[in-house]
Amino acid sequence: MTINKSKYELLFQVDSPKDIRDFNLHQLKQLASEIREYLIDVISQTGGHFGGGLGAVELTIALHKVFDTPKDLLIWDVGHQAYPHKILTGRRDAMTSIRKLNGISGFLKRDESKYDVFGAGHASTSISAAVGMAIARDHLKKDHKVVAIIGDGAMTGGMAYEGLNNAGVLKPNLIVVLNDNQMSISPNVWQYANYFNEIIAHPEFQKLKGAIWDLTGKLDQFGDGIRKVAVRLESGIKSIITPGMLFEALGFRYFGPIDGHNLGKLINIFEKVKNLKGPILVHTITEKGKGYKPAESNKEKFHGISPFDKLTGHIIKKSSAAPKYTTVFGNAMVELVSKNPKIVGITAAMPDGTGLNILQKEYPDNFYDTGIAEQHAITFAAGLAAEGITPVAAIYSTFLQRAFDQIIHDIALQKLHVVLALDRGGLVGADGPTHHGAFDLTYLRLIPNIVVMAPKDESELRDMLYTAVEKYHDGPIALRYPRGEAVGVPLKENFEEIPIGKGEILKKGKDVALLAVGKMVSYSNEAARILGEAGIDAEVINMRFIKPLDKELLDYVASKFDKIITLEENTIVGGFGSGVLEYFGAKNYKNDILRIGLPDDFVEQGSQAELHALLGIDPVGISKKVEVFVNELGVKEGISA
Ligand SMILES: Cc1ncc(C[n+]2csc(CCOP(=O)(O)OP(=O)(O)O)c2C)c(N)n1
Repeated sequence: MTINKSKYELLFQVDSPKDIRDFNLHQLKQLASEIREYLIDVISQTGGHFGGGLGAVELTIALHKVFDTPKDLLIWDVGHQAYPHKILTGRRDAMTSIRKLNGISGFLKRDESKYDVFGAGHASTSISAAVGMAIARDHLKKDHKVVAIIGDGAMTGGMAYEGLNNAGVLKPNLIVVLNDNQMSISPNVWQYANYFNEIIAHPEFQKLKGAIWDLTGKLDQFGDGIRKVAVRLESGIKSIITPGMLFEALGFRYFGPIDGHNLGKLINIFEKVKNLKGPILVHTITEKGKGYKPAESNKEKFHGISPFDKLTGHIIKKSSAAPKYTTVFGNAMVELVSKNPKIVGITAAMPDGTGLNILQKEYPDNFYDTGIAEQHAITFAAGLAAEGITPVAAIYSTFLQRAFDQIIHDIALQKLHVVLALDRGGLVGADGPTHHGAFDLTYLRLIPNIVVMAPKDESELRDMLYTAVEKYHDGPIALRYPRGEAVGVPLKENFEEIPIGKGEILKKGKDVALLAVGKMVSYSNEAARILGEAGIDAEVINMRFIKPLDKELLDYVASKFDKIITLEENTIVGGFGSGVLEYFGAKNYKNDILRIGLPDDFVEQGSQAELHALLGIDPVGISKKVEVFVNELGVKEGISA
């Protein structure tokens, strides 16, 4: 990677936040522009999350300047806006390895740095964590500050309000910085923002802002001497008009809105609030992508980006033969809705990521974005289903973990027909352990009356989606598919129903059976070819359904083969292979079974191909495991991952 260090005057003198604490405002401003330049230099070559970090440069500098980090605790929400924080906290040079195998994480990680005081990746956790850390501080009679930094997107998550509410009740000394750039990944769906903007634009507010708000010290200046009077005035006007009303009602003192790119003002406000008692909310307004024109004008594209040409902002494209699963899903939704207007698509703040943006464009009335609110999205879907709509909730596997109880309590128990489309099932690659879809087959399979299926390719994905929406099923019906490019098979003109609970034999063999689901089917085909060269004739079966299992097919396999291998891109614990074992156990079948899947551990980051190879679950790795199993081990119920 080429980084021209000589053009940076200050950045390479900063190895920890201590190094900036004596900088004057002029130097801090220069540092801000150097951090931006560096982010553009590095991320244009590595790819990664980009717009959020560009928008948070001044905020990050001001926080590390004013607070005594790492003694004072900065708790970042989600983490992708924390790249400037990484740069300032000793990871400047390591930024070139961000999101790569053995490199630094794209999110916060406690074991990566003492400045990452709380891990992140999933949204809306920072306030709850901060409340816990502030209460722990008080319990242990320590005296440091606790600061949570949360975006307006993450503020759409219900957990943020649970945290605010609890802070309002417990009243620890705690600062929440709301970094409001009016964007989630896509334009934010935060009703409060509308209310807030209305108030800010209101002529009465503008008058009051001059007359009273400055006086109370709530805006740019502080007048401590007149605070007592001001507080009375403040509560008098609070009922009339105030942008922070929501937070005030929850027990916070609200300061803002502050220009989040004005370093002087940010430092000033943090200096003033850092010793105040009780929960404080500082509301900063920032611009996502700030300082890099292409990112300012296309905020969605530059939220997270692959390597790009920094002069033009154009992505450096790798050509690919196959479409993405996500795109095939989005297009299939449009076709299905065109035939059945009772079908609707639901996303929790990921219209582009799930492909539902295609539906949004074609059928806006059949599309809903709930914000980062997976739990609500699922119960919202249940409500729709209860009244005769067929909802398809498209949520990444990792984020659906949030809505486990809603699937059980609101959908399955009430036998409601809700389709769950789990994108990014399996290893996702560079986002790493917070984002791998490693657990869904397990957490779904245990739910009574659910159907769980995984397509072997994009054509089967279409048929499974069709089956899921059109075949009425008393309960949730889930389909999970991987991140990234599909197999590249031709797509049929029409949809075909897939009989529930029926697998298919793809290749007959006589030595050993490979029972695979999802992505592992194409890998098994390839592994069987490699095994053939080694003289092992493997039968390949696409099981399609994790629940209900195809019992007839399992009986056949049990009677034909001594050695059977199950393959899934899911934790080895409690997934598809476990289901097969349970069935064999119940039937008292004595075959030797080897389960291949993800380890009972958190898998680190790296490209999908690197991780598959490392774990031995790519075709070569699979064929090696099978060969050992067939020729030597013969272990009953062997586990491999
Ligand atoms: C529970 C959960 N759902 C969805 C996501 C995907 N996601 C990552 S960032 C993001 C938007 C966050 O917006 P905001 O908090 O405003 O931060 P910004 O990028 O604007 O700085 C979303 C939806 C997530 N990380 N966690």
